[in-house]
Parts: sequence; C-alpha cells; structure tokens
Amino acid sequence: MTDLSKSTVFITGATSGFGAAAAHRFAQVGSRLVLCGRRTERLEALRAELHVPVHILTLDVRDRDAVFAAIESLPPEFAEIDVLVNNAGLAAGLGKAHEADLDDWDVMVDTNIKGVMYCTRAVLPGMIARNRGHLIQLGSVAATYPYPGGNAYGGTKAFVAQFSLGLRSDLVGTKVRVTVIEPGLCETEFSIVRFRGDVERANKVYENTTPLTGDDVAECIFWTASLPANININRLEVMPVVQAFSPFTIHRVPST
Ligand code: NDP
Ligand code: 8X3
Repeated sequence: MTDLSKSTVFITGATSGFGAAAAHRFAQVGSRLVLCGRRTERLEALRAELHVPVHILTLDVRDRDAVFAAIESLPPEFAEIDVLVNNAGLAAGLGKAHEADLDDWDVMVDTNIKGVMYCTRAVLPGMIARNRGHLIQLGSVAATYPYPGGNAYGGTKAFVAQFSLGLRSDLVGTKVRVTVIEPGLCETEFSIVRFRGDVERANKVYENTTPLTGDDVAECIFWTASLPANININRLEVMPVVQAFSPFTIHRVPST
C-alpha cells in the first residue's frame, strides 16, 4: 500500500462535507495537510481539531492568480504536494434550463470547471518534476445520469470526468495517478448551498432515507490514494444502497 503518513495532501473545499471529512481521514495516518476554502474561521477550527501539521489557505478557487500565488508560496514543508483532492464545488439551483439563473451557471462553471483546472495546472508541474503524485477529482453521478434541473451542474461534472481521463492520457509514462470519484446522494451542506440556504428544502432531499455520509466519501478518497503505487483507479462511482436508476421518461399525450 502507499504510505500516506509522510505525504502532503492538499484539499480544496475543506471547510465542509467531503473535504472536511477527508482532512480527518488523512490526519488519522499522520499526513501533512494543506486545507483550503473561503471560510477562514472554519479552516482554523479544523486545524485546531487535527493533530498533524496543517497549513490553511483562505482561497477562492475561481481566482486564477490567487490559486497560482498560493501554491507557489507554500511554506517549504508543505510545498511538495503528493495528493491533490480537487473537491471544492457546488450545485446552484435546480431550475429547468429555460428558467435557470445564468449567474448560477456561471458560478458552477467557474468553480467546478475552472477551479479544478487552475488547481490541477498549478500543482501538476511539481508532481511531474518529482515523478510522484495523485490527483483526486470530485465528479458526480450527475456527470453520467441526467435529471431534471441538473443541466449545467451535470455538465460541469461531465467535464471533470473527461478532463480526468484526458490527464491520464497525458500522464502515461509518469508515476502520477488520476482518479475521479463520482458520488451519488450524500448528505453534506451541498443541498443547503444548492437551495441558497433553505435548510427545510435541503433536509427534504435526505428525508426518510439513508444517504452516503461525508465520511463514506472520505473513505473512498483515502482508499484510492492508499492503494499500491502501480494501481490507478480511473473512475469510482459510488451510490448509497437506497439509490438506483429511473426508466426513461416518455411523454405521452392522453388520447381523447
Ligand atoms: P459542501 O457544500 O458541504 O462543501 C463544499 C466545499 O466546497 C466547501 O468547503 C466550500 O468551502 C468549498 N467551495 C465552494 N466554492 C468554493 C470556492 N469558490 N473556492 C473554494 N472553495 C469553495 O458540499 P460537498 O462536500 O457535498 O461537495 C464537495 C464536492 O463533491 C463538490 O464538488 C460537489 O459538487 C461534489 N459532490 C457532492 C455530492 C453530494 O451529494 N453531496 C455528490 C457528488 C458530488 P467555502 O464555502 O468555505 O469556500
Ligand atoms: C451531487 C449528486 O445527484 O444531487 O453531485 O447531482 S446529485
């Protein structure tokens, strides 16, 4: 197995959900952590809970210059990133395409696509130079299975999936691994963000069922990173047992 106790793990979106859970999971084996998000107080609280070296970065992954500046100016003990968990992301809204708010589409493209590209591009040259590393990207089942209102969100996650496969093509011959993890229904702050802080509506998404937890997904992230160095999980699709697929929707006009 890959020994992660001496690894430096950079996690975007560590203030909540999968990112925070992944920070705890890697800390269990003693990894050094670089934790990023926009909410500094949450990053500080997380650092206080973890008994490993932690460097926090208040960073908006949509800000290209800030991403490169932050990664170029990491303290030397955190500068050699072994694992990048490209996790920061969101869904904004669940409206039909013809009613969607274009600002919602922009924020999803800027975060889920451009943010992932910026972090990848900033970290990758160092991984190539050291000939070791692992890019772990958070995609979604929405990349593969469409649902009403998932339009642009699913599109951004389809980008993440294809981008990750493209990286695998570019990196063949190096020891750098690339994995896209595609979770299904998972209870985090995801739906609260999607519904602009409407907690009641968010709670209904998970009502009377057993979704995945942040810890479940963190375990998947950790597992892919901990596998022997000759193994690359390309794509890992994970659903709770309670979730499956629907038949195609066929619109029928009632006969008169
Ligand atoms: P949460 O809302 O709980 O966490 C999202 C994290 O992303 C937060 O830490 C947030 O930090 C960070 N983030 C959002 N925008 C930015 C930004 N511009 N710059 C930096 N950080 C940002 O959601 P999840 O943990 O559930 O989601 C994590 C990832 O997993 C996302 O990419 C999501 O699309 C994906 N996913 C989620 C699923 C689910 O059902 N929960 C299923 C499949 C995939 P802050 O606000 O402090 O910046
Ligand atoms: C989050 C899962 O099904 O809400 O990516 O799109 S879903």
